[in-house]
Amino acid sequence: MKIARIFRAILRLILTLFGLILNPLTGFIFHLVYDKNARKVPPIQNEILLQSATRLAQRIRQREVKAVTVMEAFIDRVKTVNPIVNAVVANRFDEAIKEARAVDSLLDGGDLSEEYSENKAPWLGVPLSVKEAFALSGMPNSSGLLVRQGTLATSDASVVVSLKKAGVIPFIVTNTSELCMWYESANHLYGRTKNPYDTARIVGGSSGGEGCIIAAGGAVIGIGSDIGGSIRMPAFFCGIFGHRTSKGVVPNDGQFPSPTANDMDLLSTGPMCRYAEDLKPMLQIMAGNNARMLKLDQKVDLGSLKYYTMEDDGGSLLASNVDPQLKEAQIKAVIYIEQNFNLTVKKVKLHRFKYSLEMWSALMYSSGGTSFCEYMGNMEGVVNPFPELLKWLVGRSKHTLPAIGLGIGEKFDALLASTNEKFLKCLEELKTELKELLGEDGILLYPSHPLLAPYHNEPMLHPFNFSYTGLFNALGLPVTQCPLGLSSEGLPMGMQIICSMFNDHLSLALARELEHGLGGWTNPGHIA
Ligand SMILES: *[C@@H]1O[C@H](CO)[C@@H](O)[C@H](O)[C@H]1NC(C)=O
Ligand SMILES: *[C@@H]1O[C@H](CO)[C@@H](O)[C@H](O)[C@H]1NC(C)=O
Ligand SMILES: *[C@@H]1O[C@H](CO)[C@@H](O)[C@H](O)[C@H]1NC(C)=O
Ligand SMILES: CC(=O)N[C@H]1CO[C@H](CO)[C@@H](O)[C@@H]1O
Repeated sequence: MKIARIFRAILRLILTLFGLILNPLTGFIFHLVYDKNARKVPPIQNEILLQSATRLAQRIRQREVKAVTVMEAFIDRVKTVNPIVNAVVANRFDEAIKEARAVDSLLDGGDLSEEYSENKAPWLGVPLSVKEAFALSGMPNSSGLLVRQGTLATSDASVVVSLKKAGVIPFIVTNTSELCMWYESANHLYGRTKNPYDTARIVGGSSGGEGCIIAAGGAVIGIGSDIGGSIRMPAFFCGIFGHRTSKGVVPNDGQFPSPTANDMDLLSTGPMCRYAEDLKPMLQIMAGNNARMLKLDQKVDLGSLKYYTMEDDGGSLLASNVDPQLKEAQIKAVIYIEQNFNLTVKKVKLHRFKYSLEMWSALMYSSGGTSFCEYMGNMEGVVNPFPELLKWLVGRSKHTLPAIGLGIGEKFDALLASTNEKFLKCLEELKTELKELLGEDGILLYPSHPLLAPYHNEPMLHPFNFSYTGLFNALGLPVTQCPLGLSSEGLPMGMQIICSMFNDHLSLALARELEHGLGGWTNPGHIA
């Protein structure tokens, strides 16, 4: 117990020193390595690509635009941007065009059956992007694991079924990190996905292909899943909206890897999109019958809510570890809320946030269930990460370094198991504290991540920075990721909007308001 505590204290000290001394140095080196050929995607000009899914659905239904025209516009955009960003790893363009034509003849024919009514199929003809880790019939479901190359899904995940019923047409599947357990989307099967605002930078992960292709205009809505920030980090690094749904509402089945035990509690499937107004209807559809657990139809009076803001996790010994530009963007959002609703956003410091990483890991690794090393072996065997590391050093491993590192981390975590108990208790206390603070009408604003989109491979120097998002997986709370414009370098900024359990409607409503007031997503090509 004592040794584990000392070990953690040392780790924390090293990370802090790293942040202060080594960061500027490594930043400079990464800049030299990656910035040479950095570029961004061309601006989106086709007006079809600049409308919300909600709006597109209306226009298709009212026959102002053909479903096939919409589908072709997105396919063209994917063909333009994908050679630059490598986000899309498989497509069903031909089938999607056929399905869009079928929607057109259905709507042209008038006389719709109940199944295709606006009520039952609100999003008839809208194109959808899907994270490759979700089963979409006929498409690969490998999660970037090399040995699963060529594995095709034979059925649809529940969320895919629900969205298809609502009329959407899946047309692409997108890249992830290896086994969806790292925040850079790169693997030996599909390569590396690049940030549409600066190709020297990461897109985040694991739903990184989704974040990227939506931000780049190649799709307007997508499906992501989030066990430590896998929706919110890519949404943040790519400047779009994403929502981590309250625990246990949206069905998680049909994903690989598919959590089996406590880790299921951490996982949340949810929408990713460019326009805030699409979040609610998407969530409504994806939740299926469980949508009843939420209050999505309730009107939200944003002026009557309680607001809190917290600027960092308090975990750094010497200084705040959140980028000053991100802090400033959050303050700007606070000022907007205060002025718009004539109220005060209260600053809070919750000291247990300091143990975000420990609480997340305690829950993750106390769960039993399939181990990461078993997933690495595609559940047909267990990969030993130590020889794998040696193989990696000589360029012979089939796995990425982050995956090997996670496998090794898993072994060490077993050693720290004795402290898990303590942090699980801390987690319960924090749950109670937040429940009292937020009640049924409270909102907390919190950074999404300490840094702006890092360079490729740079996340390996900050392996634990995902704890800013991971904490809320451990807590099970709903969080909307909200974009807040671009930094001086032209990189997306944003923050998390957090509510108490099953109050997703509050954070979704605030995200819409902030999009209206502060601009939301930014067209990537339009910056200097
Ligand atoms: C994130 O990374 C920075 C830079 O290495 C470091 O200063 C900071 O402590 C890290 N934050 C967390 C929560 O690990
Ligand atoms: C992925 O594809 C394989 C092979 O068809 C299938 O057995 C498996 O069920 C699929 N995964 C999911 C999550 O559906
Ligand atoms: C704002 O709130 C304050 C205190 O609640 C009140 O005195 C003031 O009249 C309000 N201003 C407006 C413009 O509503
Ligand atoms: C860079 C890279 O490896 N891109 C690959 C992404 O995935 C597609 C589909 O499997 C490949 O054709 C690309 O080569």
